[in-house]
Amino acid sequence: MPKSIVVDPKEVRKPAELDISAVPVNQYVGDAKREIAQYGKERLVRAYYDMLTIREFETMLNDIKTKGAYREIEYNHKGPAHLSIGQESTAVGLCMNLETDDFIFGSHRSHGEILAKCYSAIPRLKGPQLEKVMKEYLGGDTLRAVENQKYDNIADLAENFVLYGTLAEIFARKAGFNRGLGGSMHAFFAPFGSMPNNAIVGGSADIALGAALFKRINRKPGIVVANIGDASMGCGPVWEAMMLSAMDQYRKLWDKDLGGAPPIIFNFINNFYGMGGQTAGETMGYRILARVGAGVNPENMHAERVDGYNPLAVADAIERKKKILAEGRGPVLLDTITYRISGHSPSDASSYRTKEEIALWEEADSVRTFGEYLTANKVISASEVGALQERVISKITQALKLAISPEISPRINGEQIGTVMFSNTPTDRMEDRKPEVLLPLAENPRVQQIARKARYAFDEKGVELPKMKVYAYRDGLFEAVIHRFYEDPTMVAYGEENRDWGGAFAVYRGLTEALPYHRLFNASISEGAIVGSGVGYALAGGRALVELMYCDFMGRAGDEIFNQAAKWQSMSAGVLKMPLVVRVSVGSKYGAQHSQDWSSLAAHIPGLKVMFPATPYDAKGMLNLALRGTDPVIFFESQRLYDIGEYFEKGGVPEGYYEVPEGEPAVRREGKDLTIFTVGATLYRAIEAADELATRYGIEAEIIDGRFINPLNYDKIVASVKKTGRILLASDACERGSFLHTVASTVSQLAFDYLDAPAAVLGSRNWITPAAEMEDDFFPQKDWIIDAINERILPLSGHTPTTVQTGGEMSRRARFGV
Ligand SMILES: Cc1ncc(C[n+]2csc(CCOP(=O)(O)OP(=O)(O)O)c2C)c(N)n1
Ligand SMILES: [Mg+2]
Repeated sequence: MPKSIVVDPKEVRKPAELDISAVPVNQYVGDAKREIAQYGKERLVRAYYDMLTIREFETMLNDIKTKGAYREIEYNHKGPAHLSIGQESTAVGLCMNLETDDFIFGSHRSHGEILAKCYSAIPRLKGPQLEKVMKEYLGGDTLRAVENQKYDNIADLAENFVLYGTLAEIFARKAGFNRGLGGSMHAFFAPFGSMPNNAIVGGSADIALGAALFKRINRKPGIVVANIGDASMGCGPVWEAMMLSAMDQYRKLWDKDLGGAPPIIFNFINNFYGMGGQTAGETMGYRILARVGAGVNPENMHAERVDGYNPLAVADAIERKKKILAEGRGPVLLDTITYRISGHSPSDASSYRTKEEIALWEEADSVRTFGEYLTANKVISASEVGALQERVISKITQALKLAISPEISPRINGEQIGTVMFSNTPTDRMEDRKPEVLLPLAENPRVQQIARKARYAFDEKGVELPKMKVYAYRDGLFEAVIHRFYEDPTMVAYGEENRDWGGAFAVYRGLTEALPYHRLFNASISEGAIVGSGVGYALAGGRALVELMYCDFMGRAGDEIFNQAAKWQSMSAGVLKMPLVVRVSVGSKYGAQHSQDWSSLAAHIPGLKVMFPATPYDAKGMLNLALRGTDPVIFFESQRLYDIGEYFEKGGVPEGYYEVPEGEPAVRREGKDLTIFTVGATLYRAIEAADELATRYGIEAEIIDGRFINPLNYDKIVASVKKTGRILLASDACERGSFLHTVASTVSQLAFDYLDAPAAVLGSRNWITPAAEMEDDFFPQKDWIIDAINERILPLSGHTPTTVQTGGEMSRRARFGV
């Protein structure tokens, strides 16, 4: 049933003025008496201790990077270190009022936030809980490295564990929090709520939103903070994340009992600089970053500028904003001002700012001034300050010694990286509870309609049935999707026009009736944030199916597909799983920006599973496989195929659940003279070509459908080539850089002795995709296949080519780049 939010011309055409309410700037007023009463002396001292720890940790790294030694302990750290000296109060203030199940995601400059969040979690957890976390994490490897050192109690041991786990990660050691596969810019420790930190500027905005959606949709406690820099306000995905986080539907259309908008704070850690570009006055026009909130929703995103040089101002803001989020009135934007006294990285000569400016901030140094505030108000004595400093230095020295010891902290063998690229843990449901649905599956009108269709394209006499009566490729996709919705309570699907519209190309028709809003919803037109939030949703523990309508729109979600979905499982050393399926539809008839096949781009990126079914049987069986997996899948479909019936499986598409075995290509037709390998919709043109080869030239072609791009088992292809001695590969992807070249070269190396001719690759022309009327000049056609075989593989007696597929033409095209 369509939603009924009437857009009334009388209303929307009325003259009026927009009323934008004031945005608070640095409104916090300190009051020691109140603050001591509120937090108690112990928590205030802890906050100071945490700040000292971050300062010393970063100082140690700075010394290591710039002098090759810290307190005479020598070490050469090859990797990066983006330090946050100056920003300690921001990190600690942020975490003072966060609970363990509140998540923070961050940026390349997050050592301080990792330490602050983990240190704030330690006193919140009981001894046995801490012990359990440490014993279980990475099979106890991190704990083993520190447990033989002296400690006072479990909390003390946990601090050593956090310092070591973070530092060992920075130094790429096996017992680091992510076995050294994340490193300085990506380190995190999820059990204490420190979630992935991102080396892509602004990258955490949409991922954090996905985690907040996970919390809201699955009724989990806690909020999510996206810590991103001031310069990231220039990043498209950050804006997209803010738009997606502020959609009206959370409060207008979603079930009230869910609690409203996703609980997210976009916390801009505003140090007034990117690397060398100054956001205040040079690279931005907002003047005061908090202003941006006013552009997003009527509540200004509850935006505020907060004095990040005072940890208590930050803690106060977080506490107030948590209440707003708990009431479902998010999102929130914080402009938390601070200053990076250290350079962007240790090699930074600070040529973009004056010494005087740095001195001004050093004068106001937050660590020192907070210490002075505590001593002035008798929360701590000068001698206690000295003792705390000594304790911090001794712990960091110990962590350093342990982290650089080759015996205690070896590196993993590089080969082991291959074992964490994918999780490969098929899982029916990510959580065990009843999925929320609106009607029994059997009562679904689309299910009932499909039940009346023939599941094989031909009748008993071999006559093709009318399209309307045949179970189509899109029905296969629908069956897989609805099945998983009724199995996995965490499963959500979203994207543009996913709900009442029926999804792109009507694949989701019938889902709107079946699912509440929070499981199937329309997203803002924010491809980056659609995929990025899917990444966050998946790594937080749910299963997400997101959709990009046209393959060409992958460009808009490039970072989220290529850097985020693809890399987090391995960068976390398998700590995270990524049950995320991204559906992309390869277009046709819509010209250059809607009709390109980019499967080869996805094939190139390590960490992605890439699938491209060409039949209804595979559409269902492969999407079933993808949706039970825990790995990121880029699932290509073709708009040429949505209507097509099942031509190959004589038994038709099974009604029950089944999966296509991962990585196995399908032999669609057997033959002895030549192998034709296809990916996607080209299969059907290859069939036409094979028919003609048989009838006109007496050649039996074996056709293999390369439905899996990654992973891919070459056995069947090699066996086929050993039999036929010849192979032509064809797909709709542009020829240059096509994945087919990888297959051709691999087969050539695996079966060289059996080949009678070089493997021939036929792709689309290296042009823009032209108008529908000219498409046959662009995509490989039956005649191209036959002509290419004739020219490059096996001369066909009596054949007159109608297209030019010669080697000379290949060279000419390459020379002109077309
Ligand atoms: C997408 C992207 N573009 C550029 C960079 C290179 N880079 C690293 S940090 C940085 C500046 C980021 O500034 P800001 O977001 O304010 O964070 P800060 O470094 O100040 O903490 C740049 C340009 C990057 N890592 N990612
Ligand atoms: Mg900055």
